[in-house]
Order: sequence, then C-alpha cells, then structure tokens
Amino acid sequence: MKEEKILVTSALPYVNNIPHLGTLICVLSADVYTRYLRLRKKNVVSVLGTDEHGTTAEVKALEEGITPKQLVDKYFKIHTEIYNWFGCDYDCYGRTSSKQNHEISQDIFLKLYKNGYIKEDELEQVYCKKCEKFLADRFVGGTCPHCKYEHARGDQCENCGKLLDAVELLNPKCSVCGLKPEIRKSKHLFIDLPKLEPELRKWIKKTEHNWSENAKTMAYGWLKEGIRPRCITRDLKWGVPVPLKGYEHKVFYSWFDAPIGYISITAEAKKDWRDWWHSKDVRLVQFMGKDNIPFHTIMFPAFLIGAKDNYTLLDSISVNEFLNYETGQFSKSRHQGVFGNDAKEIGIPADVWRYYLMINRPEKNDTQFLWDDFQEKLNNELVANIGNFVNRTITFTNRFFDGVAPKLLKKDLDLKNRYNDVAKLFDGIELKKGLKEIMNFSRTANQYFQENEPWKLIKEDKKKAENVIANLLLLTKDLSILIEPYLPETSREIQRQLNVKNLSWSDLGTGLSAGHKINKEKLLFTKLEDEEVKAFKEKFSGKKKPKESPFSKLNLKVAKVLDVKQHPNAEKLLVMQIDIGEKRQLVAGLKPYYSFDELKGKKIIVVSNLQPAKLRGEDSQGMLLAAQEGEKVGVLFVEKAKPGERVLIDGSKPGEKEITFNEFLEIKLEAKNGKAFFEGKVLKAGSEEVRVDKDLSGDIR
Ligand code: B3M
Ligand code: ZN
Repeated sequence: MKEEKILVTSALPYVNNIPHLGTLICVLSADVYTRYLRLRKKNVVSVLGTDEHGTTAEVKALEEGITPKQLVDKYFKIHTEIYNWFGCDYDCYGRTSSKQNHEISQDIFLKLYKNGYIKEDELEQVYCKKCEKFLADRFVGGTCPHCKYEHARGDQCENCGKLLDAVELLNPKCSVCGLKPEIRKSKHLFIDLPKLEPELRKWIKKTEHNWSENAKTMAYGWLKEGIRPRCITRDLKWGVPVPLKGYEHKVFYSWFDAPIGYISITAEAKKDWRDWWHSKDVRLVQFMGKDNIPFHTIMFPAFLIGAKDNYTLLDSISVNEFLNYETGQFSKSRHQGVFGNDAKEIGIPADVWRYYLMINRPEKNDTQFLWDDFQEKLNNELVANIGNFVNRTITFTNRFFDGVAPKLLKKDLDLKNRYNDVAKLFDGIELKKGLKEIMNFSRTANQYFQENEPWKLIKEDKKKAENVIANLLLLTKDLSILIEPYLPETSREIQRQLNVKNLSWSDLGTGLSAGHKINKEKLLFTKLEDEEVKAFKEKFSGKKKPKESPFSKLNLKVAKVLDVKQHPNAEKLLVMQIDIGEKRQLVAGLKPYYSFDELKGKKIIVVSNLQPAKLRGEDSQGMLLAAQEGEKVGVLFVEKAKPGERVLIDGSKPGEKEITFNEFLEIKLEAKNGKAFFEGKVLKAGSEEVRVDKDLSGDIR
C-alpha cells in the first residue's frame, strides 16, 4: 500500500488587523492536528499564510494613510510574530500577495476560461466621475431604500441592519469626494457554477462523510438555494490582475486567489509541491471558521474541478464556530478582549493560552473567553493536575533515588486502550475531547501516585517503592508525549527534566531504562491569583478608555486671509495666502461663490493638521471649512479671535497628529442657522462662537 500523504491547511487570516484569540482557534487547531500526525510519523505537510487582498485591505490602508502594500507588510509582520509566539509550527508559511500566487491564480483562471467555465456579464455599479473610479459598496453613502435612514453605507444600513447593494441607495454620495456618483455598466467575469454543478454534486456526495455536520448543512444549503454564476472580478487596483483582454484594469475577487494561496504557499516552500497538489493519494484536511464553509466546499473545489488539472480536492473539513470575549465581542477599537499581542505581553505562557483555547474550542456552538474560567482551568487543571503530578514524580525520584530511574518490573496500569482512545479522537479531529481524554490520563496518573503512597512505601517496602516510581516515570513520559500537540513547550520541558528528547507516539508505554539519570525538578505552571484576574478583566474590558470623540482628531485654527489669486490651472479654484500664526498657502474651490474682495481680510477656520496636498500643481497646506446649503456655500469665520487661535467644542482638545482627508470626512460637522456644530456642540474660538457666512444650514466640509 502506498504511504498516505496528508496535507493540512488553516484558513488564511486577513492581514488588516491584529488577530485576537478567536482568530487563533483555527490556526492553533490545524497546528495541534499536524503535530499529532508528526508524532505518528505520518507524511504530513501543513500550510498557513496571510490573506492579503480585498476591499478591506484597501479600506484599512486608506484609513491608516498608507498604501495597501505598506499595510499588508506591516500586519504580515505582526501576524507572523504572533503565530510564532504561540508555538505554531507550519511547514509552509506565506502570503497571498506573492508572485507565486499571482502566477498560479492566473494559471487556474486561464484553464477555467479555456475549459468554458467563465462567463461574461454586465453589472451595474456605482462610478464616481471626479475620483475616476468604481466605488466599492462601502465607499458610497446615501439614504437607505428600506428604512430611509440618511447615513446608510452602500454595503449595509446600520440603522435597519439590511445588507444593501450600493446601486440601491437613494441620494448616493461618493464618500471620498462627496459628489453624486453615477450608475455605470461594467463587464465582469463569472464562474459558471451551474455548468459545474453535476460534477460538484458527484464529488460532494463522495466526500461529505468526512465533513463536520455544519459543513454539510451549509454546502447543501447553497446547492439547494440554486447555484448561480458568481462574479470573480473586482474594480480594484490591489489584487491579482485578470489576464484577459478587456479586463486589464480589474483584479480577481479575493476569494478567488485566497484559497489558491494554499497551493502557492506550498509551491514556494517545497520543490515537490506538485506531488501534494496534483495527486490522488493526498488527503487534504482543511480547518476554518464557519463563515468560510461555502468557499471551501463549493467555490474552491469548483475552481479546481473546472481547471481539469488533477488538483487535490478537500477530503476532511474541520469547522470551528466563534469565540466571544466575556459577554461581548472582541473589539480592537474599543480595547475589548485579548489580542495576540496582548497575550504575548502580559506574561502568561503560550501553552496556557493554547490549553484554554483548545479545551474551550467552539466546536458545535460559539464559546466564550471568560477570565474566571481561564483562571480556574489554569489553577485547577494545569497547575493542580499535570503540573502537580509531574512535579511530585520528579521531586520524589530526585529525593529518594538520587535522580536515577529504578527498574520497571511490572506495569501496574493497562494503558494501551487509553492511548488508542486518544488516537481515535485525534484521527476524528475531535481536538477538544482529545485534550479532555489526556487530562483524564493525567488524573489517573495522579490517583496512582496517591493510592500507592510512595512516601510510605519507601520506608516499608523499598522494592515495591522502586516499581511504583518506575511506573510513575513511565506515566510522566507518556504524558509528555500525549500532550505535545497541545502544549509543545510543556512537553519539551517535561522531557528535559526526564532527560529524554524528541519522543514520538511509538515511545508510549515503555519505561525509562534502569539507571537512567534524570534532571532536577522545576515547576511547569504558576497559578493565576485573584488580584491578577481582576486587573486583567479591567484592562481588557473596553470600559477604561471612553471612546475618544472623533472631533479631537481635528486641529482647527483661525486663519486670516492675506491674499487671494486665481488658480493658474483650475477655473473653480482659488489660491490663498493665509496667516494661521504662521504663513501658509491654501487651495479652495470657492471661485463660484466668493469674490476676491469678499475673502481678503476675512478670518476663516482652517483644518491645520490635514496632510498637505498638491491640487492641480499648487500646494495646499490645510483646508478651510465651509457649509453648503443647496447651491449656496458659506465659509466659517470669526470676527474677534486672532489668527492662530484654536477652535474647539466644550471639553475637547486639539488633535496632535496629521490626519488624512478620509479621516476628516468621518467627522461630521454641521451648520445650523449660521452656527457651526459637532454633535450638537457649538464650535468656538476662545469664547467667541464661530459663525457661518450667509447664515446657512447644512453639511460642513
Ligand atoms: N481570510 C476569511 C477569514 O479570515 C479569509 C479566509 C481565507 S481562507 C483561503 O475568516
Ligand atoms: Zn468621488
């Protein structure tokens, strides 16, 4: 029989944020499973990497004022450090933005195209003439067609919660420039799932017995709803370019190239990658969160089946549900929950986190991370069960036998079935139950110690005491092997104390040889005290730091207009010299609304910490504020306050950092009857209220 090859993948996390404990569930699960297979000396390759394309990366880059490439580089580094710290040991680790992934994605696409599985169709999309681009749904604002909420976003209305398509919005506005966008038709490419359906169904029928319940339900749900062609192209710049005439300015939908990332990441790491990805003898085992199921059971297999290149297809799937934090959700912006970098910084070892996340693995339902529960599991299970057992055994051997293992005359416990039980659970990827079974094993070992009372035996029956110690050392050694997939560092430490190394599954059940010298004991785990738990709860509660008002990002100042000139290259723009406590130049689109004389000498309000820009060739160091009401535009101004004076609302502080134009747009200032407000608070320079010229009401920009 040919030796079985097993390919294990973890879903590739998005790199536009710092991963939290929930993200780690999937990454750790695949690591635990792979480590088990290695212990069994199986021929296994594991794959992890980062998913780097898609709208979210573009949006986040814009928010952070950097390019998508800079953004993914930044977060790739953070992710990598975190996975390493948690002891993840993947054979192949890479990124979907790699050259290799571009090539393989394009290759698979061209094969699908050649085989007739790609269709063209027209889509209606929102296009901004001024920005000269199609707008991703979330870059369009407007009125929700369902509940009429006025500040809905093109992807979703946060008032009624309905998912939207940007073309449905009433009064749509480009959220970059504020202009009304238009609907344009644009050609896109679709994967012809209906044409692939017969083969897909056949394959699913053959494979589904290896899938978790939730995976089956969801896959069949998709098939039942009617399988339709799915769009695989996007009007973005960041992504894998579509290698087809007429589509040069489009990239693939990130769910097209992301799963192909598994293949290209393997290809980058291993010369023989084709033996893994074009083979009938490979068992592909994929770990993922529940929201990823349709992409791995329908879409990705469809790409590979349609490419007709003997690609290795999914065999077993292991799906995790979600982990919540205390009674809410993980939220970076609210400082709520423990994130990968926090875990690293607060001094609790990686194995403790691994233990908690695996014993609490959300398999059939969502589970919660609870600090009280975390403390209890650390203190009562890791410290009191495993830690205590190993420590007693090693201490006893050192104290009464000078650290020399006595001869094992007779095995007192029948352990064979215990190993088999654990193995069965691992083989069925029941990782939570597997860990519980190992904890039971450790409990049995503790009981054995307790019942045999070696501290008495040593005085009464030396021979018997020797055999008990030999049994205890065997149990300790076995425990270090069984626990390795979950707690690799602890396993290594136990083996260091036992003075053995790199044991594998086949070493289970054999005692240390008589005369073997072990090392000194050292505690494996430390308890978590109540005060620490209290402090951590507080630290990660999200309560401490009340959300800073977005207004305090702004640094607004009074500026006196010294001079106004026509912009040399743009009819509607003016170039102004201002005194804002220092001299600066501004470009503003005021030409249709003001004469030069009306502006000269006026004391206007300027965003002084806006990223400088060049507008049609002229430097603009800041932006003046003005309100718009219908066709009328009026600048914000003061009369008494001096140039350079700050403009604030009650209780706010001026922003210190430079902000991007997009960040500015998120801060909604409003004019009402000639006064300027942020969330109902009036803008003031010192004690003087800011006024809006022409007494307008409307949005301030
Ligand atoms: N990045 C979604 C997620 O992290 C996505 C998985 C891709 S797997 C190819 O949940
Ligand atoms: Zn626009």
